[in-house]
Amino acid sequence: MNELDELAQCLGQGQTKRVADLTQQLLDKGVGPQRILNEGLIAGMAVVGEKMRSGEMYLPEVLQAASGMQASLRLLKPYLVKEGAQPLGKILLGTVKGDMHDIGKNLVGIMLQGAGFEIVDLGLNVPPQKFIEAITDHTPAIVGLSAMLTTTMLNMKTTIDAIGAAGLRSQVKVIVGGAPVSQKFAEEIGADGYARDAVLAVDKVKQLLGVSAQG
Ligand code: B12
Repeated sequence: MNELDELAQCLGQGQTKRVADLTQQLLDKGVGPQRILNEGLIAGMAVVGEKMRSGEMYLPEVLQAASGMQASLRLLKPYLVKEGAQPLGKILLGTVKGDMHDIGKNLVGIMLQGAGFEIVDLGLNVPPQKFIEAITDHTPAIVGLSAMLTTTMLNMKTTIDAIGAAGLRSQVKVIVGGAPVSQKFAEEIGADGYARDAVLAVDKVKQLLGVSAQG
């Protein structure tokens, strides 16, 4: 088995320490961080998702897998982020109220930071009022909302509506993402953009802010 497959497998088995060690080994060998992410971590997490759906894996095991992913992402982050560049704009990120998934949102933050944006991360389970206060405090150009559940994705609309009711909607663009979210849903709830993954999220943000693709 190659080391990327082993990484994916160890992630699914909840071997946090081994996941971190393998990540470091792969980095030391010069394997690209994007490959480690896609062929190791995201591939491993997809299997975890399938096993969760089929009832083969339970919550504590999924949490353990998530902690491995977070440990590995901490090691990958310096390689994915360009240090010292002048920020291209400020982005406010958060997972909406009721939703405890933050890995995807964190990854979007890392990739945006890597592309030169400044990130203000409100964390997970963020109520609309907290987004409103943060827009007032930080004046971001873009607000990114994440949701991973078909139930909590509805809170994206609640959040966008609350931003509108607070009179702040014209100051920010809103992008949405997360496994159950689609372009169609984004349009229905009045978001300005949607992206399927963290790489496309960078393209979408650049497009919305009129920053060149190379920039
Ligand atoms: C890890 C995990 C958990 C962990 C989360 C830990 C953490 N710190 O995040 C824990 C154990 C807490 C958890 C709990 C639950 N989970 Co869960 N979980 C997952 C799992 C396996 C992986 C998610 C993940 O991290 N993927 C990896 C990342 C990199 O991908 P991603 O999140 O999709 O993010 C990418 C894109 O979506 C996008 N993106 C994400 N956010 C944003 C934001 C913006 C602005 C943009 C542009 C893009 C973007 O870019 C990201 C990077 O490329 C998924 C299965 C799956 N296949 O998604 C289930 C899954 C999401 N969970 C599910 C369920 C049912 C639950 C629980 C309800 C289980 C329960 N019985 O209690 C609880 C809910 C808790 C809550 N209130 O939120 C279901 C959801 C079903 C549904 N359609 O609603 C899934 C799909 C599993 C399944 N197949 O049944 N879960």
